[in-house]
Amino acid sequence: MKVLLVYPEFPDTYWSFRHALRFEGKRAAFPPLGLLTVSAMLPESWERRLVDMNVRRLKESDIEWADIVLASAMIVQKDSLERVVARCKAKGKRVAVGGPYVSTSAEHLPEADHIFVGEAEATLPEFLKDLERGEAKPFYKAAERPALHATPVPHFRLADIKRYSAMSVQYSRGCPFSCEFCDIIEIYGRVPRTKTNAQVLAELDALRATGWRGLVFVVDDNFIGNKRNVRRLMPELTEWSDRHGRPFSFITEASVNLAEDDALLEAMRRANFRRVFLGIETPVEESLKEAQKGQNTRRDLLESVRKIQSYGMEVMAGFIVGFDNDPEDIFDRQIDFIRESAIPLAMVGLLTALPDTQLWRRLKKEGRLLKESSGDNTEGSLNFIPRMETARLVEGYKQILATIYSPAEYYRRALDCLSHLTQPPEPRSSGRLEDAAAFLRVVLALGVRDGARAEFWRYMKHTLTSHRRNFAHAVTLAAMGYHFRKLTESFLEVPAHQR
Ligand code: B12
Ligand code: SF4
Repeated sequence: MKVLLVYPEFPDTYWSFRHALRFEGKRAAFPPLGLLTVSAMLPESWERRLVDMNVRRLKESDIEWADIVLASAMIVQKDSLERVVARCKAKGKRVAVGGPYVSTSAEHLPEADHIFVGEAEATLPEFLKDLERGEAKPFYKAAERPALHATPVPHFRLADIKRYSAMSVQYSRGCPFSCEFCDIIEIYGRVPRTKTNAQVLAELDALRATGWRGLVFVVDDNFIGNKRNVRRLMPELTEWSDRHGRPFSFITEASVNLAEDDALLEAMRRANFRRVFLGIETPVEESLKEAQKGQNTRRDLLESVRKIQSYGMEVMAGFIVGFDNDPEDIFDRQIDFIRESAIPLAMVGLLTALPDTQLWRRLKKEGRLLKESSGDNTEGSLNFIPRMETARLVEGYKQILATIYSPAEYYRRALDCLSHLTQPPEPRSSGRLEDAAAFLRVVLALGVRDGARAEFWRYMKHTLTSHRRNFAHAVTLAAMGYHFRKLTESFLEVPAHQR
């Protein structure tokens, strides 16, 4: 059997990092770990080919080569997924689809031959048996959320690693909290399931064997969902890192209660964690209560961010406007919080009702749902009737984006952030020559052509005088800021439905 694994295209969003990646000469931020994992569950004798359409075109010859096509997608990739399915079906290929979009919206994919709802560990073995018998069914639904002990080492070797700016591994799935808008807990459950330490180290060995050096995203829904197990992992991870000359630095996602655990923060620092993405959502207590985000109301959020930063880790965070309890001054309060917390990469979105979430069910009951979500909460359109007047909410949202990504504000936050980064420079996937070329591209775009070049050079001057050892990261932050600003500009110019 020849299997073609296809990852559809992402639209151009904040999370695509497109304007920043091109400086580095990269095509996408991360490889599609779901498909790399699925590949490792297929029979060894099958021939495999991965086409991540975010790094290369899906050619007709790829489709012709295949006996079966397996595709995976998030909601934002649905249009591209539909085109992939249509192209493969037109060539008479057997097509199977899975992943978060399919798991939450299976009814929208009638053209595919096989639809998989849930995690492949709990569906693929049955499908493979059925296929062998010539009795493969159109629909497979995981009966349970499988333990991760059986999850194989993903086939990292299938990814063209030079085209990505970071690699990813997964330690756990699920999150113990119950935020109303969250689809993670619906897809992956509220009982965090972890891999064993040996599995994690085997994955890192495999990643290292590909030649990768540099940033690794631990793509957990909440890395500290099972704190007891994470505490046990950290010393082994540190020992592994030290033994191999610290080839990777890590970034992950965690809930804000990480801030209350100094021992864990210290262990993460030792294991070379450099960045943590937090779901802060809002500084407004009533809105947090409405979102059932009790873990954020029980502590001073600004203090929590500062605590994590004090361990030399950069904090990135998600923010949301559009809660029923948002006060009139919510926009200024979000801006103030982001400014004070020194979070350069602040991802601000409009509240979105994702399919089958608690929020979706409540709004449906209240008759406030308008349409399916596009899956991108930063595109500036609402799929429900908010309490605040829609026009005011969207205007306020734009005002936040225009402010926080304006050059002066962004560079200020980046400098504040750099002052917390006390760890030694990170391992890099690129060589000196590539770094120099990337820097020249940044200088040309931000320091010569850009209208905000004066701010850029002021930022560079401060970096060289006060944060010289973090110079490479300072350049990356500048490039990211440029990406956010460019997207914001296009967003402010053109309404969502015309983009
Ligand atoms: C890493 C990540 C990213 C990376 C992309 C990495 C990549 N190339 O895939 C980045 C940071 C770029 C990203 C961006 C976004 N992301 Co994201 N991301 C994740 C995250 C944290 C991990 C993904 C991952 O690698 N998982 C590990 C693999 C092993 O799990 P998996 O993909 O689910 O695969 C398993 C099963 O689904 C199944 N499966 C998957 N595919 C297939 C295919 C077949 C044929 C079969 C049988 C089975 C199968 O089997 C696999 C093994 O069990 C997930 C959360 C999560 N827990 O997955 C969110 C998640 C996928 N992202 C999400 C969202 C919303 C986004 C954004 C839209 C955010 C935004 N507002 O802009 C953007 C979109 C990107 C863009 N440019 O527009 C949502 C998707 C929701 C949905 N229902 O579609 C998730 C689930 C998080 C959430 N809060 O809900 N993301
Ligand atoms: S903490 Fe994050 S992953 Fe966990 S339920 Fe809340 S939003 Fe979802």
